[in-house]
Amino acid sequence: MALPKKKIDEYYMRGALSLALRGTGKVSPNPLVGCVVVKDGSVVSRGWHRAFGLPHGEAMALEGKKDFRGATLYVNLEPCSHTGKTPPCAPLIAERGISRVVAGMVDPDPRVQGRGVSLLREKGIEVETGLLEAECRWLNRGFIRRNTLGRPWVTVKGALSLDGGMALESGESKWITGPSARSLAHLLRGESDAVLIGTGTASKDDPELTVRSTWGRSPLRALLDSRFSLSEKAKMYGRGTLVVTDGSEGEEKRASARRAGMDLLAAPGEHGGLSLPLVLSALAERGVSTLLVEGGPGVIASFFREGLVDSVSLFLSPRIMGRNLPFSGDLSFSSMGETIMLKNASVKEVGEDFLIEGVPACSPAL
Ligand code: AOF
Ligand code: ZN
Repeated sequence: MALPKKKIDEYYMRGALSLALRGTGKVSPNPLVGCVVVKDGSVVSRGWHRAFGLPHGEAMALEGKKDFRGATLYVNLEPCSHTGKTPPCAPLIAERGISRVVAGMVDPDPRVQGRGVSLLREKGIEVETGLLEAECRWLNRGFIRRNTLGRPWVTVKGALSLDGGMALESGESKWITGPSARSLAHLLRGESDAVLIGTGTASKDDPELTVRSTWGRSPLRALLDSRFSLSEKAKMYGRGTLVVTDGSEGEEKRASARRAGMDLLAAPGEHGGLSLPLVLSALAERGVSTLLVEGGPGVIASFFREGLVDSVSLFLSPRIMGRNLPFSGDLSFSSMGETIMLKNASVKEVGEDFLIEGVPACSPAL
């Protein structure tokens, strides 16, 4: 018995989604895009966006001299209609004789936003959008956040003991989780466009915040440091670091930071603090679609307090630490109704530890 058409379409769209994943960590700030071309019931070509600046997924699939007339093209994102770094994909799809396009979602990029679909239809091509839309939107959640809300997708990451500790009272936190969890954490870093910490973590741990134990490029390092107290000897001091201050540091400090290749941002907020919305929009302007917040408790609490957390990735060690420094600072909740509940929470075993992930109920719909 033949499969229903929708099942067949879903099968090929899943293929496009998994091809798209091959660009992870390499295409940002552009989207992850995969494409499968099917003719007479067989896959005749595949493509994906390999790296920023390279051809789009559809263009890669349509390279060469094959006869694509009458074929169906599956792609997780609407084909583009604009000329950017590369020529637009929608006219190319029409030129190559594709007769049907199945796209997972409409492109939120203001240069496209439905124009690709209209252009294809004007050329007489049958177009369907919204197949496996939730999966397609999740894949490009950072790209969507940046294009629709002007801020990155924010993930809070932590490594905790079973009783919720991020460090002993002495400050010791190396290492709560085992080597497998730590290398997976580096992988999360490699998939993020930027990593953010506060000045407490910077002075206590002197982290490098690079991707070391695994594959991946190192993300931009962002430091919330209102008084600019980062030592010039710190591992983070230098190129690839954005320091966010309240703007009160002297010109001398600014000049030497710039000489060291650092990027500076003044984002003063209320009560002498920093404004997280300003920080996030400045990161989005720098092309950051995904941000990993790595602590400590003060920074994590402020992201939760302002409802700016889109997902949580907590590594949980089966270890009891007793009196400890908690993962998040005080959130002043007085009833269970106010606490932050994760939707669709999942658990994975990672070596001797567990990774719990979920999306806070307050995160805006994708
Ligand atoms: C990609 N890869 O496979 C597809 C994209 O800066 P440009 O010229 O590369 O254009 C980027 C825009 O093109 C992007 O925001 C999205 O709207 C559209 N589609 N982009 O990088 C792809 N299909
Ligand atoms: Zn394109």
